[in-house]
Parts: sequence; structure tokens; C-alpha cells
Amino acid sequence: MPVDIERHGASAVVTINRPEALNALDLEHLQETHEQLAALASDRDVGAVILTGAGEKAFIAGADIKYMRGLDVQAARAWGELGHSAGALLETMGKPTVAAVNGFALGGGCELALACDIRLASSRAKLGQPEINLGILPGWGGTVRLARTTSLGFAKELIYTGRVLGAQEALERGLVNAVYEPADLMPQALELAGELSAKSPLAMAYAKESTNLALQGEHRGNLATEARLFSMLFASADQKEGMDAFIEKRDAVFTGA
Ligand code: DAK
Repeated sequence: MPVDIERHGASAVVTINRPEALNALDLEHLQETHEQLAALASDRDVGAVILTGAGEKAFIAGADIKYMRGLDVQAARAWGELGHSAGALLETMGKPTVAAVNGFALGGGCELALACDIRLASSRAKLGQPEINLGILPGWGGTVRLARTTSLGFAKELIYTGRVLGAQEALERGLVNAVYEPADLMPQALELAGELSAKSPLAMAYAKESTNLALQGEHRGNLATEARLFSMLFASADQKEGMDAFIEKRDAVFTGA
């Protein structure tokens, strides 16, 4: 299969399966990734999604350069839109998305990791936006999301030079949330996804929706959205359960109601 899906309880692991090309995304793999993400987004049994790459070397070494080489303007536009749409699914689906960056995350690979809510990296990971060296620019959201995740000045440095970072520097720059030994990466990602899946799905979806607004749009409007989403949660059974559990000194059991 071009993309493997594994369920671990309420967590789904999406693995790009093309290790012979360092999981570079050609049309088949990108389309399948997109389809699988769309299906997981609407699956109420899934509480969190982990994105990773097959093998020990790569997360995703980018869009497939050999495929892209021959694209004309129209095909490049459709290709760009498909990548954007995959990124938008990761960024906006109403459940947390975690990138388990197990090796090279370059170009479009770094961009899909940036579209995830949280990035965990192996100590062997290498991240960057080397598109400038191919005569193009990051086209799946990298120019925007890298600046939002790190800083504008650092994003410009990486995008203009194409420099590739090790995991430790990525951590220091805020590009990844944590770094683990390679063998510990997936257990840690599963533990985090399991923890997030146990929260109230509605509170999680609203928390994600509101937090996604943080660095864009109009400040007062964003605060108003937060207040509206906050108050709507008081119509949920999970809000009562969460507060009852605190008062009764027990763990909450959320149902999504
Ligand atoms: N595309 C195609 N094949 C790739 C690939 C890629 N991005 N990355 C690796 N491979 C293939 C290699 O060609 C090689 O295949 P064979 O030659 O054996 O058939 C195999 O994977 C193993 O790679 P290497 O032999 O090169 O392995 P090394 O360990 O020596 O080097 C490396 C690993 C990751 C440093 C190197 O493979 C590398 O530099 N790869 C390219 C990384 C890169 O430049 N990534 C960015 C791609 S550009 C758009 C929107 C978005 C985008 C484009 C357009 N629009 C809006 C239209 C996105 C662009 C990108 O992602």
C-alpha cells in the first residue's frame, strides 16, 4: 500500500510507505495520503492522528522531484493545491495531529510536518526547506507556517539558504516540540496521541479551532471566537463529566457527548 494506516486504540498512525525513495511524495502517494487523511478527519472513532514515514531514514524527503520535473504550469498548480489541501486537513481536522519525524523531513515533508499540531523528532531527524536549490520555493505552506512556528527571520534564513537542520537545532528553534532517541520516537508519539485521544473530543476540536486563529486575523475577533466556543462547551455532557470528576476526585471519562 502507498500509505499504511494502523490503529492503536483511538490513535491512527499514517505511514507514507515509499522507503526506496525516502518517502518522497509522487502523485500516487500524495493522493492516497490526502484520501486517508480526509477519511480519518471524519472518523468519530479516531481521536488523534500520527503522521510518519516508513523505514529508518526518512519522514518524507519532499515532493518527488522526478515527478515534478516535467510539470507544466497548470499541472504544477493542481499539484500545489493537492499538497495544500493535505496540509489543510492536518491543520484543521477537529482532532490533534502529530508528526513523528523519524528522519529526513525536507521540502514538502517539512511542510506537512509544519501543518501538524505537534512535531516530535528522532535525534537523527534532518529538517529543512531546500527548494531554493531546485529553482522553486516552498509551495505547500512552508513560507507561511515555518515563520509562524519559528520566527520570520529564521524562516527567511532557512528558505533563502536551503540549509538543513539537525534535530537539536530544530528543537532550539521551536521547529519541533521534543527530540527522542530513534527507538523511543514512535512509543512517545503513541503515548502522546493516546493521552490526547482520552480528552473530550469536542473540547479538543474547539481548542484547536481557537488556537489556530492565534497568529492570524483580527485579535478582538479571535478572542470573541474563543469566548463563543468556550460557552458552547457548556452544552456538552463532557463539560459536566470533567467538572464532576474533579469534584469527585476521580478520572474523567469523556464520551464526546
Ligand atoms: N524526490 C524524488 N526522489 C527522491 C527524493 C525526492 N524529493 N529524495 C530522495 N529521493 C530518492 C533518490 O533519488 C534515490 O533514488 P534512486 O536514485 O536510488 O532511484 C533515493 O531516494 C535515495 O536517495 P539518495 O540516494 O539521494 O540518499 P542520500 O542518503 O544520499 O541523500 C537526501 C538523502 C535526502 C539528502 C537526498 O536524497 C536529497 O537531497 N533529496 C532531495 C531532498 C529535497 O530537495 N527535497 C525537497 C523536494 S522539493 C509545489 C508545492 C510544493 C513543492 C513543489 C511544488 N507547487 C505549489 C507546485 C514541494 C517541493 C519539494 O518538496
